[in-house]
Amino acid sequence: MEAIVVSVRREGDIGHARRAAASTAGEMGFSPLAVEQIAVVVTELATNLVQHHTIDGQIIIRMTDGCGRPAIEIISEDQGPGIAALHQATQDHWSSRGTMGCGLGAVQRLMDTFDIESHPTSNATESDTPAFGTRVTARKWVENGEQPHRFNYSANSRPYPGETENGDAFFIQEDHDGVLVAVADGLGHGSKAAIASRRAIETVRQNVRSELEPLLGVLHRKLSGTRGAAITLVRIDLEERKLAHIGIGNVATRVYPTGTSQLVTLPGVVGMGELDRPRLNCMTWPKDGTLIVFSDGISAKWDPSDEATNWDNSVTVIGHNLMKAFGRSNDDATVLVVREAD
Ligand SMILES: [Mn+2]
Repeated sequence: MEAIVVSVRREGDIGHARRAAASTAGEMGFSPLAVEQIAVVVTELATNLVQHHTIDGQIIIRMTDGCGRPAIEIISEDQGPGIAALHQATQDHWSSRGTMGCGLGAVQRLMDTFDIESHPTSNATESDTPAFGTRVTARKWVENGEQPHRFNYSANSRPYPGETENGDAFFIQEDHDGVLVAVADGLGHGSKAAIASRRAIETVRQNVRSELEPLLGVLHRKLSGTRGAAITLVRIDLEERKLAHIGIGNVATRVYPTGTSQLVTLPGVVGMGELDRPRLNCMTWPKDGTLIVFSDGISAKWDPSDEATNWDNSVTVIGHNLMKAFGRSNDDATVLVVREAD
């Protein structure tokens, strides 16, 4: 299926984008409810493009299997004034607790993955102000696809509010015997942090079958010359009902209902200096387990009475709630939530 690109300049284009997304979603086998949710998401994103008077705003709708299973991918992209719009989203409506305005909260809530980033464009103005565009990428997995999936997962990631690039990056890939997830938090924030975390995720992508200990060694070499990153890798093996974990730095992992089982990472920075021999942690993967991996842009001081820690919710709602309730305003923030499908 070819990507559908809808140019969004005026009100009338919003309906065009919405209908294109709904029909693609319908063809892909989404339920009527999910089709409706995808239509809402595209409407919100397209409305943003029109309301912010963006340059060359477009909605891209395509099928992807980037995480090892089919999903619809909705990209909203413009060539500016993205940074202004992002700033507005982050300052005016994106509260210090990480809530996003401009309808982006709905996008996060209704889709399984959400990623927002600003990128430099060639539309430099006479005032020499660098121009930035904004790109929002959101995916939703096909629930009734031909390939039965064994996990449900959600991923939420956003940059330091007002920053142009996301210094965090994540990876999720399901295969026949389990799933591999990774979160990389490039040191600091901004573009240099983004270079480190993107290189980390690209390296994970190229070594998905590797054992976790040697993979961390490969990451350490590949990240030399960058700022380095905090990285956590988790593999769940369904045949052996085992979860393996390894991490360096402040990317935390929790497994519920085991609750207290905090999988410990070693101090250090992947890509910088000498690493202590990293330790592989293993535990039984419970059938009803919920795995949460998050960067330190999410406060770990979870209040058990907060609705965000109601693990009976869907993975999408949990991810959205954790970002909203515990996302820090002074860092890039990423949270992945993974659970075995029924
Ligand atoms: Mn961080």
